[in-house]
Amino acid sequence: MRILVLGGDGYLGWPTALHFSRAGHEVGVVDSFARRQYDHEMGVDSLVPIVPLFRRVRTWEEVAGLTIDTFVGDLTDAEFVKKTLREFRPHAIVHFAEQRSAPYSMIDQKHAVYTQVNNVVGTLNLLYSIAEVDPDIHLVKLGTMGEYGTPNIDIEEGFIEITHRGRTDVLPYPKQPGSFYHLSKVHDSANIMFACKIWGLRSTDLNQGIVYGQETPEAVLHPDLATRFDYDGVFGTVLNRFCVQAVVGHPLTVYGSGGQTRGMLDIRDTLACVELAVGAPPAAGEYRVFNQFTESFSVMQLAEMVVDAYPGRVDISSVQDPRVELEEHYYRAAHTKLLDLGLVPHLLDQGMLSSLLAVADRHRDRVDPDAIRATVEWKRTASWLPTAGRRSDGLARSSR
Ligand code: NAD
Ligand code: USQ
Repeated sequence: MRILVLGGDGYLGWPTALHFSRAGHEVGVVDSFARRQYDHEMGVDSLVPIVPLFRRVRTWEEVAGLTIDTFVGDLTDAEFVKKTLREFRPHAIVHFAEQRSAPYSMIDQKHAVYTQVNNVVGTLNLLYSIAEVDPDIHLVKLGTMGEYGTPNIDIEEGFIEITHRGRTDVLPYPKQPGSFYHLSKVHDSANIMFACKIWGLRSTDLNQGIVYGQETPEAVLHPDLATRFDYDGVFGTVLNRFCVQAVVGHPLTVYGSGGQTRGMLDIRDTLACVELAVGAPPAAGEYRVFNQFTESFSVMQLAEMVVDAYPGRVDISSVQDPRVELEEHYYRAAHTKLLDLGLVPHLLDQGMLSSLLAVADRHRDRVDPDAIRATVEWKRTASWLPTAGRRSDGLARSSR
């Protein structure tokens, strides 16, 4: 198949592109390098060094003898999107290309607006281009489990049957996202579902949980092929952060009581899930949703697992939660559709934790301790006011 990976320079997009290339598909990657710009803006860097995209692709040619086409441009540029689809003529598009950090979207109005314009307009341009160039293209879109929030009932896979005043229907599951970033995914989902309905497009919305890990079978073949690994307070996700914190002797930053429970998955399972979705496309006009995670853990459980797995001493510190979220709640989410398609999950065991800690340990000299602290608060505090407490980089200053 010809598979176009949007966001193919990112944490998940790059190893996905390698994986499809090695499996014998013709692969193209699209990226605006926005993610590399956020690093400059925040003054942070990936823990694992990453080389420029053109060098990644060249090294892949040398190592695997396979080519990957590159398209550098922004999805918010409608002409670029259409031109790229006309040129590459994909059978499937895997769409990772969004601003994906909840804290980044909550820095201030500018970052919230940027996040929603980038994500929602980019996806809308893509929908129009698919409809115009080839409505048969299967759009595999990365959504998030965070679209659902943490309701006090079981979470279903995309849709729920509701009986109301004696009548029954199957409706989109209610969405209660926890950041302007997560909201952008909700808006995307509504737009994609509508486009499938009116234009007969086919799409799979993968509501993915939090991904951990950095090594995939292809990305470990050469240091130039490595994917990024974020540990900072804005882009670092919880388990990746805890592993880095453990190896540098920083207390694990559990926000609040640590009862926040989330679906999680190994980066290798991200690749497997996307591959399963691409391999079994929906019918024309069908919009389907898969919940893409393999296990759920509370933040405190994750911290305790890291404490147990790390050979040295690790402390857990409970810091005031910078987010507005439930710290203790019910959480049970369905995730059977990818298992039904054949997913065999890599579970979070001692072996995986040790290999994650080993990645962090190998690059411990690159850790900037100042980057670890959470600097973005959800609540409007005094630091929000235009004249008080602003840092020159636009980040809200923490009150701690
Ligand atoms: P990432 O930031 O590392 O990668 C995203 C890539 O998309 C970056 O290379 C960026 O430059 C590019 N991009 C962003 N906006 C673009 C635009 N307008 N045009 C072209 N390129 C653009 O993020 P990631 O961690 O690889 O996540 C990929 C996707 O998966 C995101 O949509 C994210 O919401 C979703 N997701 C990620 C996780 C996770 O834990 N990392 C969990 C659930 C869902
Ligand atoms: N948390 C801590 N300590 C930390 C970091 C985070 O306690 O040092 C807590 C947060 O408060 C939150 C939970 O851990 O309750 C998860 O936070 P996170 O930063 O790991 O993940 P999140 O902001 O939800 O976002 C990440 C990705 C996003 C994706 C989402 C999937 O950045 O792209 O959509 O995971 S989900 O969580 O299912 O919405």
